[in-house]
Amino acid sequence: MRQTWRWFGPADRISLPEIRQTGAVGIVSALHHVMPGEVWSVDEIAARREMIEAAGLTWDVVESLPVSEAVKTQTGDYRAHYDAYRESLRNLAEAGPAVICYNFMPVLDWTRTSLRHPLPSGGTAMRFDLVDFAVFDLHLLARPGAAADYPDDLRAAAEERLSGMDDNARAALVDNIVAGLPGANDNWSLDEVRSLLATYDGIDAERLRGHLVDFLGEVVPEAERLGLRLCAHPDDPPYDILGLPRILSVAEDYEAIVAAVDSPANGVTMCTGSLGVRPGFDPTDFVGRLGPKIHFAHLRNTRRDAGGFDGPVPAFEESEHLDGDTDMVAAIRALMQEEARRRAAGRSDAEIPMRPDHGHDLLADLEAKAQPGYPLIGRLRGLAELRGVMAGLAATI
Ligand code: DNO
Repeated sequence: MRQTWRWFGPADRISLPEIRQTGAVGIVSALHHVMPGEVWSVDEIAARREMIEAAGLTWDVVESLPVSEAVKTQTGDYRAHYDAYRESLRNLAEAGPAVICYNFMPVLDWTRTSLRHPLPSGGTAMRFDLVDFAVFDLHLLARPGAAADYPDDLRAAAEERLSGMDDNARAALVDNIVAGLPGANDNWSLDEVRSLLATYDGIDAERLRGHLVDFLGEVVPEAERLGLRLCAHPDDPPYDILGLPRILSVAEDYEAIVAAVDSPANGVTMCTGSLGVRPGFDPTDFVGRLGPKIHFAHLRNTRRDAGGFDGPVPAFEESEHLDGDTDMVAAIRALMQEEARRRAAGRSDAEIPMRPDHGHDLLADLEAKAQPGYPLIGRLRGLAELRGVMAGLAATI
């Protein structure tokens, strides 16, 4: 697998020369300052690529070319946004990488309730705690109708937790959920979240899936013509939240969308961290079903809390890359076997780019205040462990 590293661009607190020292050879990057629905210009794409290549690295994946809320809800300017997306794809084909990641999560991209939860070893990890999320949804966002989404015992626990939180703790929870995470185009205020939620009135999972298929019908033929490979990132967490449908949470969801628009350009980002939050996730089965369509892999692990409430989303913590609910060795083996099948079939995209997704804040990361989830040393450790697994498996594939 091609070892890559996510770099948020010149504003990233981690530099390209530092990334080079991790042993990663490729970069995953995006023009985060260009808003969803706007065009990525050739000049900006070329400038980003030059920066990356000047550091002795290659730009392998765009993550993400974001899909606007207008496209997801099919409101406002959404048709103009299809045109803009196609134009960005043409510009990427001219000056950027061939693999383009996106997601189709309504309103909020990836979501955590705690960004720096202390670990017994001294580092910190990201967490999603359903009680905290219910505090946010029921009391801070105060979403109409939210109570119906949570069982009685969970609502009671949320009320109790809320009573122990001062204003700072409440503000921090809101920030973590709606404004705290890097790489997501969803730095909303609470009022913006409320009005965005209203735009999903009447949009259930089936309708949202229809909008995704319409979007793919509009952009995949152009991507295929240009030799690009789109790859949808799974929902994180992989459950409905805030009363909104999420439609890319399990392997069957992916099977439906790759079948709906059949093209080598319509593919999948296999994120073991997002998918692995569901107890049924089996990485070998996932690769067995979708292998030829996997254009990009995020390798990361999570551990569900034994004591979590029964609710829409269980509590989970981001664990060490090799030590969580997902069998990472099996995941890597399955992906390497898929690469071998592609090589045998003569596919030019046999090598699948992977990145060590997220990492604990460790050692100097704690002082460096890296972007949540994206510290230097924590990810360096993850990459080194994953690389060791790949080296160990190579002779057995
Ligand atoms: C979190 C990331 C997500 C991902 C987007 C893809 O760390 O995996 O922000 O980049 O959802 O569109």
